[in-house]
Amino acid sequence: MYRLISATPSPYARKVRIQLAEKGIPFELITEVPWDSSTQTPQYNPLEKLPVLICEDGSSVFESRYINEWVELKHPEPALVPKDIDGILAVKRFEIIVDGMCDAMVLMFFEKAREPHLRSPEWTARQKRKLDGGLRELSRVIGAREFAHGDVFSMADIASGTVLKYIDVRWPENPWRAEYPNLAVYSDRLEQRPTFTATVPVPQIIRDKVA
Ligand SMILES: N[C@@H](CCC(=O)N[C@@H](CS)C(=O)NCC(=O)O)C(=O)O
Repeated sequence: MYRLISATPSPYARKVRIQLAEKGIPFELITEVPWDSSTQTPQYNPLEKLPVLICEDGSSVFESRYINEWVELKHPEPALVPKDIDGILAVKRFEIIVDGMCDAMVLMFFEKAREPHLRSPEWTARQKRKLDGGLRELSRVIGAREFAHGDVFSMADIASGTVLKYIDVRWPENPWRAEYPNLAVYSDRLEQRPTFTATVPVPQIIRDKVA
């Protein structure tokens, strides 16, 4: 059976958890705090980041987008990526936007963790622009449709749904719901799927000094 190193707030890990569950692939969930020295993540990923998918033979797959692609290739059914080239590229585009938004939020989170006099408002503003730009683009492309790409659930929804809920957890005061009511409707609908309700992000306590 697969094992997945995951963290409860991680949007990157949540994408993989949802994908595995949607495909009905059993796995053992290993919950860790990747920022603490107690994590076993470095044993499986030289970049020391989770999620990490550990195979039965002990080999590991890391980097969430690569894990998603790996799982899709190894377990094609039910398909979560379209078969046509334009569809594949369109879904990948969603994944890229979402990962960029998540990266910007992680950077802002640790900037906020610094002593107030060490924080850089310019750096934070730069990251916030990336988050805002991503939201604007998701809102534009998804519009009032049920699914992000085409008329079926796909990796584009797993990615988009994951980043929207992550904003609620990491940054509850962010006004994205008021600014993009279409995305709020889209997110609330997705969050009703069993694979989403089973993986609602929860903040963790980080004990080590990170920033
Ligand atoms: N691009 C990576 C990002 C993963 C990532 O940043 N994971 C965080 C947890 S949410 C982590 O493990 N950080 C530890 C570190 O960067 O040292 C992916 O998509 O897997």
